[in-house]
Amino acid sequence: MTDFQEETTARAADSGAGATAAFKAKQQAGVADTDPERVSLLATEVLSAVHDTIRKHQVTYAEYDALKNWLIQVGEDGEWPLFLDVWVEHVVEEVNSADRKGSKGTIEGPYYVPGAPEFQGTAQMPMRDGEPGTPLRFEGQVRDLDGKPIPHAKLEMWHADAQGFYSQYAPGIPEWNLRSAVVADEEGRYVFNTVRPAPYQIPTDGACGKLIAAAGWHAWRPAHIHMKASAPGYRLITAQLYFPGDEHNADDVASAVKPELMLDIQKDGDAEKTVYDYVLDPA
Ligand code: MBD
Ligand code: FE
Repeated sequence: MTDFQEETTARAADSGAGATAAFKAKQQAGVADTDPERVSLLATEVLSAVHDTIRKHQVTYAEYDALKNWLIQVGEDGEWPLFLDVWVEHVVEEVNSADRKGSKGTIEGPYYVPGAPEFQGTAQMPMRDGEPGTPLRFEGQVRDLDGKPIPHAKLEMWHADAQGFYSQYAPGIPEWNLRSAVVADEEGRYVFNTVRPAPYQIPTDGACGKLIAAAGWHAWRPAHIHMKASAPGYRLITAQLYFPGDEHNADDVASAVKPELMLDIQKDGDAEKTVYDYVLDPA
């Protein structure tokens, strides 16, 4: 039998090192590909904002050394992906999706892994025997801006388990647990049979957790299901869907909740079901 307790031993180092390695593996572009004038402009303005903050708040050497120490620890804990995706990515997403007319997206976060098991029409999410959590049937349709179904659109889904842990970023969970992809049918319709995830707490033992504790913030994201929806000739949407009533919908540490991303959850006996459609912008 699977020992579900084991997961509670997940540590910052487990998720951080994995997220850093995964990002480095997929990352091709570097500053060498960016126009030097653009690099200079952005670096100069970011540094000016830091200088202004130091002057405005009369930062001491003790505070400067605390910052230096903390930045070193972010790297040692492998938490740069976590830090950036929690506190910076939402503005990058906002800027880059402002011209979309179709469905809203939101941040990707640090735990996406390409290449999950693929299904035709209906996905039976990979899960363990006795996987904890309320069964959830998640179905929908993918359409274009004119309301025409997009045949064979691809949907990907990944989410935390009912204890708030992601496969591949916490020990003791099968590789593709609660990760899969579906090729929609002729009418763009798709189904994922999964379980409801738990809210996610940022590791408290790493550098990001230390910042949260030192600042008196909280470490929680509301429960969420990550998805990507795509089709040839259309712009890919990266989204997260949320559950009504979650206490952290209004104060997500990663600022990634939007009203359009709230699911309508229906009871279905002992299970739950929901319908969520995507409208894709042309590429
Ligand atoms: C997550 O699960 C997540 O989705 C984000 C954005 C940041 C940290 C953990
Ligand atoms: Fe997440």
